[in-house]
Amino acid sequence: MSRARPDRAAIAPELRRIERRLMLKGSLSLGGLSMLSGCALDDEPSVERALAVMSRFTDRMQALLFSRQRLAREFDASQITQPFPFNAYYDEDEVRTVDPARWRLEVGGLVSDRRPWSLAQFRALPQKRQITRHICVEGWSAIGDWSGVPLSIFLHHVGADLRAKYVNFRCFDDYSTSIDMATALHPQTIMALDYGDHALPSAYGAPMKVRIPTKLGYKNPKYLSSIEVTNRFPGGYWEDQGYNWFGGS
Ligand SMILES: Nc1nc2c(c(=O)[nH]1)N[C@H]1C(S)=C(S)[C@@H](COP(=O)(O)O)O[C@H]1N2
Ligand SMILES: [Mo]
Repeated sequence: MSRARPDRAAIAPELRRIERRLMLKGSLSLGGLSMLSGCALDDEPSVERALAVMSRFTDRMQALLFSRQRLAREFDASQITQPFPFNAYYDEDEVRTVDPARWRLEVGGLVSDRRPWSLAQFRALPQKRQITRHICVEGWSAIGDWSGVPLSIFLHHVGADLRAKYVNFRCFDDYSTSIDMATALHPQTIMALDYGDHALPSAYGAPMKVRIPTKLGYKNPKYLSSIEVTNRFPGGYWEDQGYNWFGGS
């Protein structure tokens, strides 16, 4: 038996909602969207495809609006959320740990020096501390106190091609995410080694989490294992399942 084709009536309210949002933004109508995406918008897969095209369009607009100078708000020590929540795509008792003395960060892609980095090398670089708000799309936010090496300093050290489009992060818990170069060079994007006055605990991504306060939680990779500079769109664990790629401000 063949699968029934979803009828237009069933998805009409969703289409109306999207159209209203497009019109409100004064940007595009559904007609325009269907031209942009080459989709007829009369079945579910077409709507999915159109939404994916829209999400990539939104990425480009957000990238244009992103300012390297605009800073995320910073808070006082008294405002830190206690205890800071744990989140991952698995439960806390499944957190993976590594021996910090043996951990190395793999470096790849468009960089002149691909030698892996040890924690001692990161500790030898200038550190920056900042108390910022982490926002998770699952509906919670929390203020935390991270410090570490600004990603821009690291990228300069490895001779990264700063005109490349993306920086891709892989993690040893099989997570991944990626960001645009402007965000990678933003002064508040740090490779965090510490939380408060201590080394990053395993729940928060030991030994290294990239803390990006201009981005949503899922774009802040914990348990970092490799970093790659690339012009090939890298996607990510949640982004490949439909989360907006830019995911920030
Ligand atoms: N390696 C790794 N990084 C990750 C995740 C993950 O599952 N694995 N989850 C992301 C999501 S959705 C959130 S909200 C934050 C949670 O960070 P926290 O545990 O420090 O609160 O980590 C992000 N980075
Ligand atoms: Mo999240």
